[in-house]
Amino acid sequence: MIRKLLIANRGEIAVRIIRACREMGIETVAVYSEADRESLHTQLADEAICIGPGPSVQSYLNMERIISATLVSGADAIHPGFGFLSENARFAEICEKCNVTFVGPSSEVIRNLGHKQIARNTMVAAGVPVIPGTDKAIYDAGEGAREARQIGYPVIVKAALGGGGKGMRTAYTPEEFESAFLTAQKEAEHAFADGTMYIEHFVENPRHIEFQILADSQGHVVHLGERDCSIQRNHQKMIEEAPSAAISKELRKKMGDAAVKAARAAHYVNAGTIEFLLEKNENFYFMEMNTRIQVEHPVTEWVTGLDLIKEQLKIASGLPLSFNQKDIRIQGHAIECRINAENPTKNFRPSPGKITQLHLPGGQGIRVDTAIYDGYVVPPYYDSMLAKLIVHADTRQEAIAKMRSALGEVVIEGIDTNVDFQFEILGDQDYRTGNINIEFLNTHEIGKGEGV
Ligand code: MV4
Repeated sequence: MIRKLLIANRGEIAVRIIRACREMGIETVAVYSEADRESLHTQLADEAICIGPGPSVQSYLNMERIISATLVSGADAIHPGFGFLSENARFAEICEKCNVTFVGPSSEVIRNLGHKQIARNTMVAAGVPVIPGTDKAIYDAGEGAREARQIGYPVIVKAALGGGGKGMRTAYTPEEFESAFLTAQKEAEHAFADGTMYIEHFVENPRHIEFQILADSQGHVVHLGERDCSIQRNHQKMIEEAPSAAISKELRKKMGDAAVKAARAAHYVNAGTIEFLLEKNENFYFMEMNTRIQVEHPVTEWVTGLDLIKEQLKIASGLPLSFNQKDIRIQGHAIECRINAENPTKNFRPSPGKITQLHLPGGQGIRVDTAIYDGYVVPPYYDSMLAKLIVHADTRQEAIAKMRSALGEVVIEGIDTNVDFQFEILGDQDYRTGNINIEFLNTHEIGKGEGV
C-alpha cells in the first residue's frame, strides 16, 4: 500500500486528495509555489515543500523540482491531480524510472492515448464507434483536401497531439479547407512542436458525453455511468451533470460497454474517462480518452456512492476493485457548477485578488469542493476556478432547484465571479428541459440582459 503520497498540484484538488489520504491513513506531502505559501493545501498536508516561484513553469510544471521533493520527503507515490503534469507521459516515465508510483496509468498508455490518432486507430481496431475520418497522418494540405472530399463536408482538422480544442479547425466547404488546415497545423506546430494532422467529418450540435471507468491491475474494468458536459465555453466546461437527460438505460448500457471496450483496448489501468460525441439520433462516437481524474468527478461520486480518489489510490497500490459492474447503481441526479474568478460581462476576463467576504452554501445534498477562505488572495498565475458547487437530489428538476438555491446563497466579495451567470443558465427553459448541446452558450443569450 502507498505509505506517503506527494500531491503534485494545488487548490481544491490538492485538498480533495489530502482529505482522502487522511481517511486512508496515508501521509501527505504538499508542494507549493511562492504564491501559494498561504494556501489551504499547503496548510492541510502533513508536510509542505516550496518548489519555486509563482509561475507554473517554475513550480507545478517543473519535473526536476517535484521529483526532488518526492525523494527528499521519502514519498513513495505521486498524485498529479488534473492539469499540470497529470497527462505528461515523460513525467510518468521519470516516476517509473525513480521507482515512485505514479497514480495513473503507465507512461506508455498515457503516450498512446495522448496521440489522438493512435488512440482513434486503437478504437477502430477494437470495434468502438469513431467518427468517419483519416486513419493515417496528414502533413500536406493538398492531400488533406482529397481526404476531406472522401469523408464529406463539413470536416474538422485536428492535431494528432491536440485535444481540448487546441490545433483544431472546421471547414464547411472545400473552399475553406486549405486555410483551416494550415491554421490548425501552424497552431499545432507552435503548441506541440508537431504538425501531424488528421481529419474527421464534423459532427454538428452534438452533446459531450463522457463515461467514467475504473480499471485495476488485475484486468477488471467497470464503468460508472456518464456525465453530460455539454454546457461549456471555449472548451472550458461550466456545468456537468450525472446522469445525462439524453441517455436511457439501454443507451447507457451500449455506451458503457463501448467505454469498457475502449479501456481494455488501451490496456488501461486506474481511473479514466472516455469522451463521446452523442447525436440526437443516439449515434455516438469515441472522441478521446483522458488519463487523469477530472474536475467533474464529484457528480459521478455522488450518483454511485464511490470515492474516486480512494479508488485511484487503491488501484495504484495494486489492490483489485472490490465490486463489479452489477454492483454499480446510478442513484438520483447530481449537478456541478464551476465557480470561477472571472467577469462574464468582460469576456470572462480573469479576476484575481483578495476575497474580502465569503459565504458558501451547505445543507443536505450540497457539497463544495474548494480551497478558498475568507481573506484568501487568488493568485494571478493559475486557472480561475475557485470552487465547485455540487448538488444531489432524487430528480433532475429537484437538483436544478437545489443548485439555484445554493448559488443564490453564495457570497464572494472582493473579486468578480460567474455565480450570477451560472444562476441564469439554470433558469433557462432549454437547460431545464434538458435540451442542451455543446453550442448551448453560443445559441442562448445568457448574461446579456437582466437575468432571470
Ligand atoms: C469534434 C467535434 C465535432 N466533430 N470532432 C473539441 C475538443 C476535442 N476534444 C474535440 N472537440 C470536438 N471534436 C468531430 N469530428 C466537436 C468538438 C467540439 C467540442 C466537443 C466537446 C465539447 C465541446 C466542444 C466544443 C467545440 C468543438
